[in-house]
Amino acid sequence: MEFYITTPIYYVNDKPHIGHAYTTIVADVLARWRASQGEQVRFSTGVDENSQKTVDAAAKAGEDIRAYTDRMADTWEAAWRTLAIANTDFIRTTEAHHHEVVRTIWERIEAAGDLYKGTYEGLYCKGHEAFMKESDLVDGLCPEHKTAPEVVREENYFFKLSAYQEKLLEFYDAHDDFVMPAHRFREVRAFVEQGLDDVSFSRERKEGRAEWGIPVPNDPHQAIYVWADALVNYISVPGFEGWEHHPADVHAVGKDILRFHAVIWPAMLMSAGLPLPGQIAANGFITNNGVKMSKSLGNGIDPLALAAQYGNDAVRYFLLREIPYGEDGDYSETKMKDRYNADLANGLGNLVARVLTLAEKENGKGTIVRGTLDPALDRAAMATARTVGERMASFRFSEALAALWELVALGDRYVNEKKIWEIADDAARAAALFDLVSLLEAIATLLAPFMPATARAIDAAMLWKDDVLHATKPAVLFPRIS
Ligand code: ME8
Repeated sequence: MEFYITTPIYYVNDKPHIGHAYTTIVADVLARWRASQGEQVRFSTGVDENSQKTVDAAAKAGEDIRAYTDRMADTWEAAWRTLAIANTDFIRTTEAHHHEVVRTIWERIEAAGDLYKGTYEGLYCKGHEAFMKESDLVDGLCPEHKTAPEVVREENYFFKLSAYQEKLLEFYDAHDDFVMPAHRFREVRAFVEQGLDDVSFSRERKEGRAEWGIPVPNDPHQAIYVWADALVNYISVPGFEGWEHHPADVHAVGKDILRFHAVIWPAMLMSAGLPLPGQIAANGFITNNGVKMSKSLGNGIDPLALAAQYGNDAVRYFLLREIPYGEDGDYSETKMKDRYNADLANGLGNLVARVLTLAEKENGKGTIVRGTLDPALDRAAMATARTVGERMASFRFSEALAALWELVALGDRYVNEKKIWEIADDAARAAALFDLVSLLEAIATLLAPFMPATARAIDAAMLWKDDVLHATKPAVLFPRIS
């Protein structure tokens, strides 16, 4: 495996909403892009099960915790199948092999002298699975989860994160694209420059959570903190040797969990004597009509319903084109329909239909043969391929798609200017059509990572037999929506 990309492993107490789908689609596009460049790809996603949230959600559902996690893990995996996500791995943190890797990492960090026992006294937000400061609260509540944090006083193991401040800053200096986009990297650096506190890395196992989580090696009264367990999934997937040989190239995450990935995780790896990942890419947050999506508001947008209505590829297109990567974005039905009608129905779909309707009329005449491409179109297609490549390398998906759509506009102009339907001369008409189908081929190739089914449909409509084109106008790719 040459290229290794991951998504966060999602909590099983909720079903996927459009935000989770967004991060997963980003990873999927990158994975498919790398594969289209000839690389071997490992693309892992999965679920984070050893959380107190799981215990609470199972109890609330009145289900046995194992049965609950099995059912929810299936829900997540099935969602990714329906959305045609091409992950090669799906990890569950209840798997025995993961537990083993987590214990080994714990032991390595302990052997490095980076774990010590202390008393934790403070506030814990179950929603975040993280400790909070008094200053984080609004009216005594976690501003995100609107719940009062638990007051916790217990013996915990602490990870000496404070000892890694200098090493992290040195690492950041040497890897100036470690966190993408750049403004997020500046936030991470500023946070680390302020100085780092040690982090509590275990919780007492007591009633209500006694059977859950991964026990601390040699101290079964403590469970390993769920984040110290969850992050290690990235190693469990390829195994130790796999990670040592080739750590993840990209961890695709949301901005909410960037510090865990860009600060705690590299420090854990340094402590354990393991190589660090290549990049952490953090997307912004999607709102629903300007409102934050939350379980309590019940306003999470279901990606499966959206895909059933507009098609998988249209959802992918919307998310990647509408939201500049790294920034927050908003979903609304109006925005979705506007993009769909303007860019897909009238844009790409219309060009494909125009060209292939004209090309289909030539079937049986044997006139469209492979020839020499119009140099201007050829140059434009090559320049676009370069531009798309550059923008993909810097996670600028929206701009990559914009460049691709300039090629669509070029095709439209070409059809209008040539007025192919008025060309009486067979050879001249065929040459113009050859230019256009070649342009469609170029578009389909670059489009494939973003909109795989659409690219396949375009390709399947153009069959070359002995260098003669047999074109079939495909069914309308994107019927207009009112
Ligand atoms: O944090 N907009 O899991 P999680 C964009 N288990 N992305 C969003 C989003 C939104 N509104 N809401 C969620 C966890 N996401 C941990 C991860 S990894 C070792 C452990 C996406 O189920 C985004 O990628 O809460 C965010 O980081 C992730 O879902 C959080 O998923």
